[in-house]
Amino acid sequence: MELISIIPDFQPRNDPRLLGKAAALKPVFRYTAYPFPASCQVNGETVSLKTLAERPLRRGDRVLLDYGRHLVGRLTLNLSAAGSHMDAPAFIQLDFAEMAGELTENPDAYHGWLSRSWIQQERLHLDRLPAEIALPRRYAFRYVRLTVLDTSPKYQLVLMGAECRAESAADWNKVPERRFPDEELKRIYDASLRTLADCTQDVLEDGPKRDRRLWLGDLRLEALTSYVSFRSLDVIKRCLYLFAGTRFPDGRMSANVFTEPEPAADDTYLMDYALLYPVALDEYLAETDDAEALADLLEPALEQADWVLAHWLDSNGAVKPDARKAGFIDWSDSLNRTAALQAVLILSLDACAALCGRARDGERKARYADKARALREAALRHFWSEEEQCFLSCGQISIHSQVWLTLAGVMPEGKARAAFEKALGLPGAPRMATPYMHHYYVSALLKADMKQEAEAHLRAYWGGMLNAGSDTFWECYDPNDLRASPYGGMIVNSYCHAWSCTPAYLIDRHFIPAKEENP
Ligand code: RAM
Repeated sequence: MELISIIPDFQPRNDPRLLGKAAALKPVFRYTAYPFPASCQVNGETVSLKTLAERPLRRGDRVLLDYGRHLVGRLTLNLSAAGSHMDAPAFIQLDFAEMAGELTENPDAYHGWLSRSWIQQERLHLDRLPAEIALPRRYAFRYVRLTVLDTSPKYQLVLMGAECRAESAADWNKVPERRFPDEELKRIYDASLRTLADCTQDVLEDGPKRDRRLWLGDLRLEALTSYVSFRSLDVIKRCLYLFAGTRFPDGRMSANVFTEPEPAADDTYLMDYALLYPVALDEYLAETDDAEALADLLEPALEQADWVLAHWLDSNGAVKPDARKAGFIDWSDSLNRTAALQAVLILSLDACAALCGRARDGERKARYADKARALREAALRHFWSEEEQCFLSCGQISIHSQVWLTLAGVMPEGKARAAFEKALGLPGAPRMATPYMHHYYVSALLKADMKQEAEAHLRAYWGGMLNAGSDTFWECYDPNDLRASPYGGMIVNSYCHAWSCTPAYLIDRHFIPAKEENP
């Protein structure tokens, strides 16, 4: 499934008042210096950093620096020359990698549908040494590989230092002390917060390597996790204002917003992402009781559900079958999304009713609640199969439909377990591809009173990424294929990805004792 939308002459509709408020909410950054990596290798041989300064590097030499943890920040190299006078520029290449496996990929062999420019690689000519070289971009990495493309027969290069200045807007001082029943759960919790911290930048980014951008579906999950940890309330509010402040000309919210050079809605619409806006706003208000945000953002939120009701519902109250590709739900070519979208619409209508309740608008609250009720009934009529004992989306059985319709409260009492098992066991049925979908799967297990299964899945799935050598959570993870990528190559995958950060939220809310008793 390629997600490329290009609408000719697309002009977002901007609201300067809302964008002005978003600009005023820019976060304060926190910087941490990592002067030296934890370990380093020259041509595969481990060397101490001290020895590195005495080790002249020639054409073809490779230095691998391992910072021991995922970092988001800027790198400054300290380089010098040894030997005879420098009679030609030094020519070096730097490859940054979140996972060691990325370094075994050949960037030139990537022919997928995302831009190759996401591959974190620099080539530099150095005319003068010694020099302090500040690399031009912000990078997301644990590993840096320096390859000497050339010096000259007269001189060699010496690497004296490689300091990373890490940056994040997350405040670790706000994270409450918690006690964990065991080390595994703590490891998963900690990695989940590292993932969120590294995504908490000028906005809540989807991934600091790629797309470094504000996506609506990711935002909702980041915000949930932030409420139980960093409580980056201003950044979350800023993101909510950005989505409302720059939109499609007809009022729809874009699936993502560019923030540079100026905020601008992307011309990509994903129905489920837009429908999650009222949900995310309601969750923000439950945390903050922010009257200003309610007043400013209520109407933009309601418009998201209204638009779908007006355009995508058939006369029987079911989302039209041709909506099968109109949303995201998960990376999958074969997935029929219609039933899942009906569920997201129901949840969105619930949130709209709650928002109207907050605004003391009883009439509209009742209208949205009635609509949600009608859509639940329609969902059961349309998508539930007595014969199969699970939901079908235009004839297709998928775990995605079961999960979302469970979350929307449509799954008949006592039927969830068998429906999940059926969808997961069916050969050829679409499989869950992303931690985004796995988050909703765990949430659905919890909703269906399958708490043990939920915890076991969380431990196995997110723990699997840690066992694969990561200290942050990934954009897509298939335990059976660690190199899986929806983009045609793991070299552009993101290994610190927002929508993967939710274990801390799930653990906090469900798998460790309530805050009052903990610590
Ligand atoms: C990808 C991003 C983002 C996601 C969208 C749908 O490009 O990784 O996280 O929300 O797709």
